[in-house]
Amino acid sequence: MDTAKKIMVSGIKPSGDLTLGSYIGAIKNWIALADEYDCYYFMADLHAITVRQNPADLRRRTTNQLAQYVACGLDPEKNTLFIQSHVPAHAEMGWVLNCYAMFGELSRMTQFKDKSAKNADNINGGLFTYPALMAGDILLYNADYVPVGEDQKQHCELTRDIANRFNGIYGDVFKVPEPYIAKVGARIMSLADPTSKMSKSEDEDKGRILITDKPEDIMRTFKRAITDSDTGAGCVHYDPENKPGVSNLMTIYSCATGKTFAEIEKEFASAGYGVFKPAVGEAVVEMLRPIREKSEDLMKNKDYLNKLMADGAEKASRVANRTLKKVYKKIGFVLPNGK
Ligand code: ATP
Ligand code: LTN
Repeated sequence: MDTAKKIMVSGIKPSGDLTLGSYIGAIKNWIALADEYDCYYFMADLHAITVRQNPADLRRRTTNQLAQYVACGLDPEKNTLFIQSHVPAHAEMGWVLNCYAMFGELSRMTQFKDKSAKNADNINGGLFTYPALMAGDILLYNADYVPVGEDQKQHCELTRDIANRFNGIYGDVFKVPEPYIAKVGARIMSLADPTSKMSKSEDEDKGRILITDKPEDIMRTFKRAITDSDTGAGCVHYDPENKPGVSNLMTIYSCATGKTFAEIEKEFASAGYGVFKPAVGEAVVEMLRPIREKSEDLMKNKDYLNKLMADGAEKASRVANRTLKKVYKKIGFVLPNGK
């Protein structure tokens, strides 16, 4: 391992199939940074069960997600890819950090409030203490940066607070990480409701694109995307406040093609939405096509995926166990055999 490299850590819950939102907001940045950083990316299955999951679906999606990470371009030789529950240090560190996360700060988490509102019959303890588990995920690997979408910024800030609190008591144990949030694409909105985030566990399928969707389904969803009542020249214009639907489509188009907003406005200066929406759809189809094809191929090779999981867990455990041991010593736990 090249110790001079900065460290990146991030995870995605296998609570649904990956969306265009998680691809643009998170994974695309992971790939861009894979050569420069020492990266740890995992399937956050421990986090996924804070919302009730069907066991067969959870199992299928967790393996699918690993195949999709690789298909998106994450080289398992260069990045440590693993399943969170395969590294027990996550659960152990999560418990410890629960004791350094305050009730008041956990109560203020927007994701907790949102998920509690959506799952009123299952506001469980795990949903509430979720950010302490997430802090553990990050701090175990001495992360410098946490590449995530905008919605996870608050959890990253809480991780910093927990790390600083712990360091304040025990000395410099944890590296204090920073969120790494892209300037464009950190919050992709639903195509059916541009005021709400595109999310994989939302039931509605009109506003959500999965990275494994077939081209015809992607095109249909884009053609139906909600925009506004402007027509004709100049209607393709970036203005998130007054034109949220169009601005969201421009963001997606920009991430798929690398074009700036000014270039997009120029390209569609005389076009209406009837031209613009299918153009965005086509750009997304082309961006996702190789990923879908490669992940379908990889899913056929279960032995390869099992080997990846085992190798990833072993590599991750080595680093995670070292940090956990250091923490156990600092807080005064007696280590087995005094070691
Ligand atoms: P769920 O609906 O189960 O809460 P989700 O679709 O919101 O899941 P996560 O697993 O929470 O997705 O997120 C994975 C990563 O992708 C996180 O870094 C998150 O910030 C990012 N992300 C998720 N949705 C979007 C989005 N719509 N726009 C940008 N980034 C996103
Ligand atoms: N909380 C994140 C998923 C997640 C994560 C992490 C992200 C769990 N552990 C560690 C970055 C680092 C979410 O809901 N998207």
